[in-house]
Amino acid sequence: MKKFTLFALLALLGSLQCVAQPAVNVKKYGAEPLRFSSVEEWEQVHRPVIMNFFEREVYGRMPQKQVPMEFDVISEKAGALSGKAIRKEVAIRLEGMYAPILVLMYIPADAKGPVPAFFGMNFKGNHQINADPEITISVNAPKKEELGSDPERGAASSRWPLEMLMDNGYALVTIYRGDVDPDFDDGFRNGIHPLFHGEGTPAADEWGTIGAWAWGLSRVMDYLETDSKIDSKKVAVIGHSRLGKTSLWAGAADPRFAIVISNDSGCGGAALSIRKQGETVEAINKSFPHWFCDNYNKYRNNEEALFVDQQGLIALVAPRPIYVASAVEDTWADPEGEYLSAVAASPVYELYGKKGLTGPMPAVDSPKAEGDVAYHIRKGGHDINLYDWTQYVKFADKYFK
Ligand code: GTR
Repeated sequence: MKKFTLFALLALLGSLQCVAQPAVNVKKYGAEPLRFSSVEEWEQVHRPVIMNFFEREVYGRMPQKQVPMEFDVISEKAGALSGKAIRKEVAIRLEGMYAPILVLMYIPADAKGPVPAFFGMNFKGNHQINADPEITISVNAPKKEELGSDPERGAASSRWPLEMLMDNGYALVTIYRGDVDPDFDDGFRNGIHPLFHGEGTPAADEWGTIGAWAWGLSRVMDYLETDSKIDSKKVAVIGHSRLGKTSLWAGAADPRFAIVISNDSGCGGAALSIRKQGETVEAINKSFPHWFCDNYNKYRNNEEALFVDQQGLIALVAPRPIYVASAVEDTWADPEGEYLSAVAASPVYELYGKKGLTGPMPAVDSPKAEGDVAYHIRKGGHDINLYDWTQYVKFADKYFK
């Protein structure tokens, strides 16, 4: 009798579970346009499945564990950039981490209240974004011995048009990628991974370096939410190339980023993988085995097996505005694949009444940016320059001004 009751109970639970299952069949999406019938269907059925796919098969899951952290304002100076800006530096100290994440901020001097901000990681250290001699050089930044010369202040300043941003009323916030995780395959011995894995390594479905960088961007967002000079509801996350892959993943995972910008992010970023144009899943995992989770290796020379292509990543940002940009000579990043991916994600934006991208690729230097999914391809090569930033500022003005 007892046995029967237990069996009946289990059967009942089983049938309840069936009822609770989503009514819609979740098929494999491949590189197709993501067309669903309603926001509810997208948010309740497809979005969670696609998110789960990127978490477990591409970038790896970020940890749930919280690490105690402190924010320490280490400098604040008016009169930077010939009087246009306040320069502020904040150390984010994560418990157990050997060095802080140094946040560098330039805030328009004439701001009357909290300002919107562009926030992105830099490649070689905060001191490279401007020749300002007072920017703190991170202990993690490349050293004189490695460079053969003194760490060059302002070497990347063409990528960071600070004056233009100040003139347009935007703050610029940046951190050095190596303060979160150094960009080489060190078996995850450095950077933030040991705070979560100790002597061990992430499992096959856990985060690599791009996941760690994205996590770091969210910790800076935690700080920005406490800074009265920044309007934290108006932060555009931006990144170039590998850091564009990172801004996309950060934007997908953290809804606090109000606009997401991918500049020349290519394979593992905005570009569709199935096209195998330029960098492939095989090539990227071979050159950068630490960027993605181990599961991503399943798709080397096997892109057809991807449950959803990179248009799924763009769709995860919806309905927040997104800008994807390419450069005509940057064939390694597959500009057409970046455009087609944004087009294939657009039906999800349209579910929310937003304007997506349709039609053929725009001509060089003719942005298609009137909608909420924007795109341009500019002349020149793999870089982020004033032309790109000018488009991003115009785009952000639509939402933030
Ligand atoms: C390349 C890599 C690209 C891109 C680029 C960069 O070597 O193949 O995926 O990330 O580096 O970050 O500049």
